Amino acid sequence: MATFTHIVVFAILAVVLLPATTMATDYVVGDDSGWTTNYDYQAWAKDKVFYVGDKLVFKYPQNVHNVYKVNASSFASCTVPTPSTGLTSGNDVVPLVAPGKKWYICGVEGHCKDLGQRLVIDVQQGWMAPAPAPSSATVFGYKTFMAIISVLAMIAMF
Ligand SMILES: *[C@@H]1O[C@H](CO)[C@@H](O)[C@H](O)[C@H]1NC(C)=O
Ligand SMILES: [Cu+2]
Repeated sequence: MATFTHIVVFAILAVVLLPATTMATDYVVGDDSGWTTNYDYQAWAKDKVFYVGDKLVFKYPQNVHNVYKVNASSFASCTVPTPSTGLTSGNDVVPLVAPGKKWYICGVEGHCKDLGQRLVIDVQQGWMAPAPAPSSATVFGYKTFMAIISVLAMIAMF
């Protein structure tokens, strides 16, 4: 029953592949520990692949910590940008809107420099994520990919 097998394969592709490629992930930074001191955020990020469209959620008691997105040199030196443009809500959701390296530090005195409260991640474009510029290039790529999968599955059924 090759036809049945192919229908099953196609169904699995449709059910598994499609949501896997369209669903964005919300990452709670530090998991249950949240955004805090004396936590190894590079170890936390090491086994994760971040894509454009995913979100980082920084959770911490308000007024205890904060979140600043900085550049590489400010990250290295733990320099808090002025004027202050930090996130302070205690439940800060940061959408990853562009590929490349992103650096985050806590701006509270000593937390970044002495207590390791900093995170650097490398965001991947992903092959179906919306392009940052108003371009349909990646959307087209995604639809083309799904069309090819569908055609191949149909050919395989006959
Ligand atoms: C990094 O950010 C700091 C603070 O905003 C700024 O003064 C500095 O010029 C930036 N460095 C680079 C290399 O962009
Ligand atoms: Cu802090």
